[in-house]
Amino acid sequence: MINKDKLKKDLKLYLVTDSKILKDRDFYKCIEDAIKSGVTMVQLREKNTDGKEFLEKAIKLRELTNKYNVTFVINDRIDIAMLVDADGVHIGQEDMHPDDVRKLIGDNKIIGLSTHSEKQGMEAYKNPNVDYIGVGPIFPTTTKDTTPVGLGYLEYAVKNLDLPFVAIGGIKAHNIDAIIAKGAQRVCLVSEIVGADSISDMARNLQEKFNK
Ligand code: TZP
Ligand code: MG
Repeated sequence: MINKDKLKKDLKLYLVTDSKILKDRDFYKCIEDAIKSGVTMVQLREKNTDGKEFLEKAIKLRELTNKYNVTFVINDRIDIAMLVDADGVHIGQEDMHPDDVRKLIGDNKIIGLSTHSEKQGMEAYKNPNVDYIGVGPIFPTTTKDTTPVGLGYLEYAVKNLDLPFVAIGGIKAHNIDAIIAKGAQRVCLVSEIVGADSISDMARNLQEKFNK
């Protein structure tokens, strides 16, 4: 079974990868910098990467996250998550049902699910196979083609969904305080970290927001 207390800590500053935003910078060095500077969990999410390259990235990120003892999950590719012994998978509403994913990956792996509405959030909360959820996109974002849900769903999640969740979508250094003020204790970011001039400075800056 998944240790929910550990998972809650791991989700604090959750980084999702996107090589497109990283551009020509060294992928692994950037992720390593982020981990060293306070990122607590990593998800490999590469929407336009084929299996061979995705697997290569998964193998190397598994090594890197093991080195730093950081929880590592893989987006969409359950087969690759199993192959590299990732800590879990992250799936969306359009993917395989969490109950089927559980049958494949077993009880000791994390299942994360993206949710975009109160209804989806409540459904996930009631499903013991879902270990954590993403709540969002809170703000507009170009990283994912989904209509923003605003702060309303976040407020609902804080009040009603007693499972680990991360706020996600358009979260930046300049608006993270608003998210925390609404009661979010964990955040997931892509472009603000991987697109930062200094990934280390950005990760450190974001992490400090939670220590005030
Ligand atoms: N799921 C909901 S929003 C999103 C995902 C994967 C993308 C968030 O990216 P960014 O760059 O932090 O807005
Ligand atoms: Mg998906």
